[in-house]
Amino acid sequence: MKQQLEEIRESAKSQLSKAASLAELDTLRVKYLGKKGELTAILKQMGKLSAEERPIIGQLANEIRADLEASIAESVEDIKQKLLEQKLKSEKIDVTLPAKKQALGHKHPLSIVLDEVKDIFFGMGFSIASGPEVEWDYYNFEALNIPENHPARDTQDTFYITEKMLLRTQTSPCQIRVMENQKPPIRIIAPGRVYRSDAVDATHSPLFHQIEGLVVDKGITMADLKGNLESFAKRLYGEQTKIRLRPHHFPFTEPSCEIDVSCFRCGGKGCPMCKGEGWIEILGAGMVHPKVLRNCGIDPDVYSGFAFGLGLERLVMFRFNIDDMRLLYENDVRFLNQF
Ligand code: 2NM
Repeated sequence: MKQQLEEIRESAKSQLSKAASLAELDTLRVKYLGKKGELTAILKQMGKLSAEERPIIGQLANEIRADLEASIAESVEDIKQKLLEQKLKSEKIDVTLPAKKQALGHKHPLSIVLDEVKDIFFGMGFSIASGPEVEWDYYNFEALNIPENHPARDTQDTFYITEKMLLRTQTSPCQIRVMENQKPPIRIIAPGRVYRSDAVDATHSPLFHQIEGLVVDKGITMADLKGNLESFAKRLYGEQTKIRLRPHHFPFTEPSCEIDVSCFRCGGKGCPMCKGEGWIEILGAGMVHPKVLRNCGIDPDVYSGFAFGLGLERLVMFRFNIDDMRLLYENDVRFLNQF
């Protein structure tokens, strides 16, 4: 029996030394030390032994049990250690690897020019007004002296949402809201998206951007309009820039004009940029119509104002010599990276 016990110890130890996982170790523990295990089976036969042999074999059996338990515990620690090492190795971070390049974007050409225009007007004491892109027909047309049957209201030009609601076709409704809520002096610009039902081509898009401006105070005249917009043109295109006012018509201003700047490419001699004209049209403007002031609760006998509007896309296309407006909306990085 003593020899049987030693054989169990030998074979258990040899198997333990080969075990590669915690599960294998557990199987071996059950096999040798479990209730139905090999060592237990031997102990069950102790009754057959003589009184002298019993304590000797019993002691040996206990010693082997303790020995195997210790071996198992040791192997468990070994395997746990190995697993930990494997895990650490597989999760190792090489802090010396070069970092992934983070591609840093930059401003869209529309934003470049918009920010420039904003800065110029901030410098002249203007602040920003904004408003909803989905507007009441009242703010977009009615309050601006564009009556019900005016051609500008045509469903062919305007995206109507309901009878009374539409996508704004200009940012002037922002200015109507400011005049309703604020007493003069008023000195604002309203940049933003506007919508018109135009087919897409090189110079048209159903969504584009406008910057409109408004100054209302006592004693504002056409001279203020001309002086302010001349300052703006000089700051945008350089001190040598001249402006020219041509009579025009808008329902919301009276008198109204269009403003040209001397060509910033040729200085006025005539070139392909200005189509030989020497002048480039950039603004519409005028003195705010007395009806518009009255619609907003401002007394036209006390106050007067001038207003203007410009198309941002047009400005950007001239600035960067872009001949197709669609390029501004396609977000092709090969195009955008050039600015
Ligand atoms: C333009 C041209 C002329 C304009 C008028 C107003 C308001 F609200 F005061 F009546 N806002 N913007 C205006 C005037 C806009 O765009 C070409």
